[in-house]
Amino acid sequence: MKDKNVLIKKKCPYCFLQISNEDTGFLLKTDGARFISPALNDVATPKRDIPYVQFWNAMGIPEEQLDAERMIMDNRILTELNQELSAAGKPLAMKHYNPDSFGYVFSAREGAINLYSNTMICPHCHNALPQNFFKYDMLMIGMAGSVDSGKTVYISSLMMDGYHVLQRDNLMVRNAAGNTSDPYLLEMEKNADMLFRQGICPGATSKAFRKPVFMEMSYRLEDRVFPLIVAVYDVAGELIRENTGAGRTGFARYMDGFICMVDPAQMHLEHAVLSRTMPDEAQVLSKLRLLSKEEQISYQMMSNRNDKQIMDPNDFMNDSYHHEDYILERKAEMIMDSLRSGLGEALLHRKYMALTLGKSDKLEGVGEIHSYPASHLLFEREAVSHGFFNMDHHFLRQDLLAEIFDQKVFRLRRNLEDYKASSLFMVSALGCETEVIRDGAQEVVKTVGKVNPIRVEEPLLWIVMKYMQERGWLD
Ligand SMILES: Nc1nc2c(ncn2[C@@H]2O[C@H](COP(=O)(O)OP(=O)(O)OP(=O)(O)O)[C@@H](O)[C@H]2O)c(=O)[nH]1
Ligand SMILES: [Mg+2]
Ligand SMILES: [Zn+2]
Repeated sequence: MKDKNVLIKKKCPYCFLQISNEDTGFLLKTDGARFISPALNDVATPKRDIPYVQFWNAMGIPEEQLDAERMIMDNRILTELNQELSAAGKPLAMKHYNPDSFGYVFSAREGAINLYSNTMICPHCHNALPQNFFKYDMLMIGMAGSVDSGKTVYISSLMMDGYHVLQRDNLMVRNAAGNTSDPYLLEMEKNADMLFRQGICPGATSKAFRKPVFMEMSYRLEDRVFPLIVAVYDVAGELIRENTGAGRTGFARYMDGFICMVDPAQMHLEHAVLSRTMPDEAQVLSKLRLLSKEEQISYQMMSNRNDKQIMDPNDFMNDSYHHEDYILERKAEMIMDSLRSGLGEALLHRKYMALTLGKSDKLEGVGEIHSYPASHLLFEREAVSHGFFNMDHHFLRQDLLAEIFDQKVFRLRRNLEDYKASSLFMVSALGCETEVIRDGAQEVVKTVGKVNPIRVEEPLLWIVMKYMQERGWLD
């Protein structure tokens, strides 16, 4: 079987349509190389990539925010290119099967200049597929959580210092992005770097579907190695609540699991420390207004297209709408309800739920939490060097967290019973307090001291572990 082309079909991690390795196109990078052949020069000239622009417009990202000028090769362009090359008596451009990755690479040669690409793109939406996409299984994890609950900071914290918090003796994690110069990926990497080096938190996420972060994980168990691709989707809180099932956020139905972030601000605590350190209402309201004009328009188009007029365009920037939203969107229970109503029980039965109290550093000094027995386990920082996490402590924390959730957040039973499996976590992506500082005209949130996460990786690794267990990899 060696070197023989194998046809593999999978779902695109962006548009979720079925694609095969034979249908994929390529994203080309030429570094400005020019060719004698006009047909090759045409291919090597960036053009407005219409399927890509249309996909992201529908997802709420306007063209100005996209790398819309791209060089694309697909099966149709390849056929046309080769007709011209062959008419001119030049060597043909080729798609080669790569038995190592079950993918293809593109190459065209003119004299000493080689036009080459191994960045495969989806033939429908033209987004870059992650490395080894056709070779490894992919686990898709959605960040669910209300506005400002810490989803984006969570992902940045995982990515810091080369996925440092996820690395173990027997677990290796690396970036698996197909296009390493993707502007959104670069932005995420910059966010993670700013957080790691300077403690600066990323800004609020716009109301739009974003590209997932792809990582390749290889877990070693004795002499066997289990590789997989993990895609983490960060979506603004409002989107999950507004329409879980359809349109832009239809993504929720394809996820294998969710990390639902609960902000301690939603807890029923009597302690005054919290309310003082919580972002005030005005701050959250101003975040909700961060949409650009284009985002508002495409957002509006999207809701019209779904025949679900979510709100009247005139009300769109109306304060009262945002005011009610503020109350609702701070509640993790709303997110859980939306997931259930959007996906339906049958689908929920196939998903994992890591229900996670985030920003746990804010609870570190709170007496009400310390009155629970063994509460020190909640703030334990010690990381393991082998395996996923400290299982004994993890199980001890389950009962404790169940009690805390029941008493201080919401009744758990009803919210979790429909999932395939669920587990409770309490983590901090920052592990320290924050302060708001002025940076020129901008306000930025900065940590007080160096970022020192509290077991931030556990919810993610728990889903990875369940996924592997389900496949019998850990037996
Ligand atoms: N103390 C503390 N604050 C945190 C932590 N994680 C996030 N925050 C704060 O919460 C704010 C919001 O975090 P984000 O990650 O932007 O929240 P989000 O859920 O992505 O919000 P949207 O994108 O607006 O839906 C940050 O600016 C931080 O101030 C944490 O671990 N500890
Ligand atoms: Mg965000
Ligand atoms: Zn696609």
